[in-house]
Amino acid sequence: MSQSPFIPLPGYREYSEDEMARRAREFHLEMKRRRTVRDFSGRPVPRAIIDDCLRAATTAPSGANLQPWHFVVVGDAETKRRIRVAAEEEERHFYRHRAPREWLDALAPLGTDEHKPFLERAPWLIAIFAQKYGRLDDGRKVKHYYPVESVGLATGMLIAALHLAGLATLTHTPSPMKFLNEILGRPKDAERPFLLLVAGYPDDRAMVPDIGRKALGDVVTYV
Ligand code: IYR
Repeated sequence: MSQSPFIPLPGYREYSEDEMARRAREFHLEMKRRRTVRDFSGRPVPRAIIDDCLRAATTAPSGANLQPWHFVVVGDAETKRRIRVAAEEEERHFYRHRAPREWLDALAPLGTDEHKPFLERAPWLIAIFAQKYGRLDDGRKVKHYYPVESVGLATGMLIAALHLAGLATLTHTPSPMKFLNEILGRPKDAERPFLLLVAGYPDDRAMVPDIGRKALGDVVTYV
């Protein structure tokens, strides 16, 4: 195996401790305003904004730098409609039969149900796929490492980028999601849908559940 050439670390910036503290605090305050939204406006969002957010997402670290992700950005009304129909069918089954009582109880504060109008109304749906393996130009398979973890990292960065750009998102996981491979023409064997990220402006009258986040002391331990 040949090793890549190494170069001096490019682009790193060191800040004074004061500046570091200010930046860390500002970023927290910015991210704290992010809320998962289910009431979207139909207002269009330029594709160039989505492209830049995807560029940010694809800077995420990944197993062996194999970048085991694929993003299908859906803006076409008919494709969004097909996704909504398929997702609502799965969700109907989930809410009526498949979800155990305990799961439904956990979801109750979110007020979710089988109706997913946002899948047609929001300007963009980003279907995110995790690739178990990639293909070389000659068709040979390349095994990917930690694909799910890597795609999770890229997705987190995508959500942050969209939020920083002033857009609202919804991490939607209709389950099962195999229908996304069919509708979007992605290979079934190599790629697993990770989630469907809905992006757009929130509706003027968007409502969100009055829920909070755990305190730092409850989720962090220093040793
Ligand atoms: N996929 C369903 C149920 C659902 C599951 C979880 I975990 C959530 O955090 C929210 C919803 C739905 O989208 O309604």
